[in-house]
Amino acid sequence: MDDIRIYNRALSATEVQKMYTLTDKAQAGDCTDANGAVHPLAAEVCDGIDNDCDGVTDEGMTSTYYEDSDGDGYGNASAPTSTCSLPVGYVTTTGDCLDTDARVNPTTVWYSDDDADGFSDGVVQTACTDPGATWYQSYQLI
Ligand SMILES: [Ca+2]
Ligand SMILES: [Ca+2]
Ligand SMILES: [Ca+2]
Ligand SMILES: [Ca+2]
Repeated sequence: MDDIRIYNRALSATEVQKMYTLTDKAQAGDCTDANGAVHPLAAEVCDGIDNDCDGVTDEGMTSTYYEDSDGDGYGNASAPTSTCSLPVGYVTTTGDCLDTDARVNPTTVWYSDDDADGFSDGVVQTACTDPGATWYQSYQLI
């Protein structure tokens, strides 16, 4: 509630100035006076605006997502983005060592074929990175 003061005389310029100064102080925490929904008591919402005037935009509301160019469900750890919701073409899981080939990801099974005759000797391992020259994916074998 506003104070109501009744003066029985005209106020001096200094007194009037003082009143405005007090009013300004009360609003000093407001970072955007032009937007009534943005002030220190407002709740932060994910909108690209610092709603609560704490100097940080959308704090605690964003997550990190990773680009998945080949659509195999595994993202590129070196292509992250931080947003409020999952963008198209991004995933939450990293681990794709080759984001241009959907056949290569952490679930890729490699078959050993030491003599390179197209028939594996039955030894397999699961890895994203190609284990070496004598290891092949199933489509590379006969
Ligand atoms: Ca904020
Ligand atoms: Ca915000
Ligand atoms: Ca991928
Ligand atoms: Ca891949």
